[in-house]
This record gives sequence, structure tokens and C-alpha cells, in this order.
Amino acid sequence: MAGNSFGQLFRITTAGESHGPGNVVIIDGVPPGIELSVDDLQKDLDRRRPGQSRIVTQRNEADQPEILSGVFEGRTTGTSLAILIRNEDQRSRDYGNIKDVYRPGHADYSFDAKYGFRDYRGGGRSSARETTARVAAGVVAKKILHKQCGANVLGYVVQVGEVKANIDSPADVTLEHVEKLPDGSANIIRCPDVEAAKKMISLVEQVRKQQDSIGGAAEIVATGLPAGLGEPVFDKLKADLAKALFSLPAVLGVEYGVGFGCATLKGSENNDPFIPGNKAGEITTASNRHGGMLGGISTGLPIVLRAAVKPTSSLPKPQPTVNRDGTETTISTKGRHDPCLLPRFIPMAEAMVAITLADHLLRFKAQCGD
Ligand code: EPS
Repeated sequence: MAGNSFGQLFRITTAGESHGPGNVVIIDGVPPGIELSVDDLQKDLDRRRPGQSRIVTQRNEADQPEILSGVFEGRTTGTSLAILIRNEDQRSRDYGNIKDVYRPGHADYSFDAKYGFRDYRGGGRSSARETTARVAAGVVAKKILHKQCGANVLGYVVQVGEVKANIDSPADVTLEHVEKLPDGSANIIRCPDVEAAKKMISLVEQVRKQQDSIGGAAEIVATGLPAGLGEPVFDKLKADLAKALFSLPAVLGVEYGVGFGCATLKGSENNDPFIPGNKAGEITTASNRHGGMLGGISTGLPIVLRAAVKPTSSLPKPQPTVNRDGTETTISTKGRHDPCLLPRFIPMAEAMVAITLADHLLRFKAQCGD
């Protein structure tokens, strides 16, 4: 009922709020013997953490994970793995004025309508802060994918406002392209098309000056997976990946492969022809409009997904709204917010995709063997 768990054989359960003591994840189903350290977790947590650049929230937290159980002498034991990330830099006083007022675009109204009251500090349980726990779990999932089949999951920004990136071959983008510019400095927007990245950063800086925010889109690519992940009906891989991405805050759309572009295509234009692969007996397709899944089951081609992320709802700019008794008022949100969610969305999206794929890989192996 409560919906705080996700997955079957690789199962995560999270707890925590933006302004509580911390966020925690308990992971069941981690195979024994996987090397795991706090430093491994920190790498992706650093890519997600607030305060990492001038174009994200300036709430400054180190997001250092503590492994509470499930690891002994640097390797997973196979028992439940618990990871805690403490909250450090909360300023709950910023939220005193929204206790009885509904911030447009936020979950304030729907939480009150459901529970009768809410933790109004930050976003409470619906805060992006909760994703610290998922990113930590995502590191474990990435390790399982890599160890068991050499698979890799990588995300990057493809659109901010009207600025679109030109990515010729999603499967060839590397972590280096996403994190660094050619001069070695940090690619703070996480768009591998360098010209588009510059324009995106200027746009984010411009909307921030206007006390506003801007939306965008991310692409997430999984390579190196075998054919066969996903179940035929309700647990299609595409359905579980969509649920995984839609469970992240601010996601308004998910598509894979040609996505909504299929609406204008004829069947003969959309079908990817099957062809012999490089190795004897191997089968592949000449193109990848199907985004690596057919019948909701992986084909072995790269899985290519996109998520549309809304502009941050919290704005310093005054917006009309109502308070709890329905009286009209205006609100200007205090606190420290991202003018664009996309740069920090990337590790969150990678984590949810990796968690889903690790679960389906374990399920595939359990039923169909190696
Ligand atoms: C959040 C509000 C902002 C964000 C925060 C989530 O922080 P503050 O509570 O200081 O206003 O910066 O996000 C994070 C700190 C994070 O790690 O993602 C909220 O609405 O809860």
C-alpha cells in the first residue's frame, strides 16, 4: 500500500524527508561478493549533490553515505544492505510562511488533501532530497550490471528550454563527455554536445536572473545487456522503466526509441530490419528505432530512453495561489532552489534505470539461467 519499495529480486525501500535527520535505503537481493565502498557510492552522490556548481541549488551538503549493514571487508555479504545519507544544511525557517499556503506546481495541496496535514519543510517526502537514497542504490545496481554482463548505464541532458543537443550515436557517449568539457573543466549542465551545453548554461543563468526556472529533457542509455530482460505482460521492461522514471520528482513524460515520433511514421519506416550480427549466429537490427525493447523484452540493442522534466516549481518570483481555507494570496518561495533540474536529474535517472535493469537481470537469470 505505502509504495516505498520498488523491484522484486533486487528490491529497494527508502525512507526520509528533506528536512528530517536523513534519508536511508534498504536493499534486498544484492548478490554476495560485490566490492562496495563508501567512495564508490560517493562518486554518484557527488554528481547529484546540491551546491555542486553555480547553476544548481546552493544548499550545500556533502551527502556522505554511511553503510549500516550488508558489507564486510569491502564486499557485499548477500544480506540486506542499508545506506544512510544524513541531511546537514536544512533551513526550515525558510518554509514557515508556506505552512498554510499551497505552492503552485508542488505536492502541498495533494499531500494535505490525502493525509490532512503535511511536513511543510522543503518538499517533505516528495522532495528531490529523497533521491539521495536511490542514487546510492543505483551505484549497487550499476555494479551488479557491470559484474554480471558488462552492462553500463549513462544519462545526459538533451534539451533545456528550446536548446536541443545533437547526439549522433547515444551508445557512444561516454561519462567523460558528460562530466567534462574538452578543456578539462566541469561540464556543469551534463550535455555532451559542447555548443549546445554553452547555450543551455546561458539560458539557465538568464532564467535565474528573471527569478524563474526552465524545463528540459534527459536521455538515458543502457548498453551491453543481453536479450531477454522483461516479462511478457504487466512487467514489461518498458513498463517498469517508465514507472522507475515517473517515480522521480518532476518527470512529466517518458519515451523510448523513436517515442512519440512513431505517431507520424508508416510501419515500413518504423520497423527495424533484422540483420546478422558480427559474430556467427548473432542477430541484430540495422537501426534502433525500437529503443532496445520489443514486446517489452530487451533485444540486446542499446536501451534508449528519454524523460521530460518540468521547470522547478519553487520560484522567488511572486505567483498567485490560495491558502488552506481557499483565500487568494501570492507566494514567493524562499529556500535555495535549482533554476533547472536537469544537471542533477542525470544521476537520479541513471540510478532508477540501473535499479530496474538489475532487478530484471536477476529475474531473467533466475528463470532462464545464464
Ligand atoms: C528542497 C528544497 C531545496 C533543495 C532541496 C530540496 O532546499 P532547501 O530545503 O534548502 O530550501 O535544495 O534539495 C536538496 C537539498 C537535495 O539534496 O536534493 C525541497 O523542496 O525539499
